[in-house]
Amino acid sequence: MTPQEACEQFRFEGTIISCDRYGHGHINDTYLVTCDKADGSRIRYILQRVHVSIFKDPDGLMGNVQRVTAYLAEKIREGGGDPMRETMNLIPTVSDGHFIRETDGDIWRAYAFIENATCFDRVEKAADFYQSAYAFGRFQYLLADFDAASLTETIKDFHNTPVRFANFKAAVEADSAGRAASIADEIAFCMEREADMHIMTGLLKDGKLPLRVTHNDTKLNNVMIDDATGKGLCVIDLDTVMPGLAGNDFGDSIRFGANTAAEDETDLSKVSLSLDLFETYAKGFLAGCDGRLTETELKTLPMGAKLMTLECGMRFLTDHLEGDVYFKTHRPGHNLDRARCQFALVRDMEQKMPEMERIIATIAADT
Ligand code: ADP
Ligand code: GN1
Ligand code: MG
Repeated sequence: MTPQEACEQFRFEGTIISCDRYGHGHINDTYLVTCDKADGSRIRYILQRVHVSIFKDPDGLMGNVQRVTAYLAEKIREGGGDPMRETMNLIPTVSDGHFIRETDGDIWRAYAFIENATCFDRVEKAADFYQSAYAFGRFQYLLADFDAASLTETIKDFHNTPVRFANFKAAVEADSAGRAASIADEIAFCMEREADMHIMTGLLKDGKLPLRVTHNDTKLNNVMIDDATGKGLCVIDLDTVMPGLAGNDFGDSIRFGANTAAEDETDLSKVSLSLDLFETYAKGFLAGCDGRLTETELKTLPMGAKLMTLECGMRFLTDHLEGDVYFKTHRPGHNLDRARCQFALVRDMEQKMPEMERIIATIAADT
């Protein structure tokens, strides 16, 4: 199905005048749909094709999105906010569903476009990073009483780092794209850290970390910042909202936003952890969570940053080994570049672990 054909299946207002590829996500095929209304004004929508090769239970996935957005809308309304801008709004299909399904299985869904707000691919101002942190912390806070057990696990073992490690070792073993011999250093980097992989999942298993409703994909470009107020406006990309660990939500944001280089930087001398940005994010996230994090959760935030970076690097490397079948790539070797960049950041985080711990302890003591 073409995106134009998919458009006809949604209750968009007015006449569709364009439908173009949009955004820099690595997973969904995202389009910006522009419509002209009868009164001469314009209205825009986000249309997405979601791949069932990645999200294997589309009904479960869209059920999560529908229920989480309805719950957030209610909370935002109660708090005097604007649910049309502060949470995602699904557009109904012509047959009043939340999505349509192609014969080959992929699904299409549409959201209201959030106008006058920006998604950043890198931190341009520390204040934006603080606001993104506050928004992700607040997201978790607002969902604190949501029935976690009712959520579908949209990607099984998404942040189960030991399982990701096992998958990585299987990919090395299978070597389906014939690339393992050329990346011996990167493979060794992961193997040397086998013991680390179990730290967060071990604490969860032992009942020392609580399972919460978390976002699980807290990259800077998954939150919108209001152009007028500069405030964190809306958390987007809700496909991986499911039970998880607060430290992983914290950690993935640090991996992406507190890196002094881009996620796919090839000049590794530019890659490092900015402790200033780490501190900025920690302040915003703790403020957004509003005192809800336990002592153990607070203590493990720096480890969450390291393990999310290690896990993500390992996922990029696994995809490289499997022939680039999961993440969207834009050049040959793109996943390998991304993996190398993550590993350089892990090395720097290992050096800076005591400083990260000190920063968290100081902020926690002040709040
Ligand atoms: P992916 O899973 O591929 O990352 P996202 O849901 O994050 O897909 O969407 C990709 C990009 O599309 C986002 O980074 C953002 O720039 C843009 N986007 C998504 N939803 C909206 C929305 N409701 N309003 C404005 N922009 C959006
Ligand atoms: C993907 O969908 P997007 O681009 O926001 C991925 C994340 C990775 C991230 C790395 C569903 O996020 O887990 O951390 O790429 N999302 C999924 O940039 O796998
Ligand atoms: Mg995204």
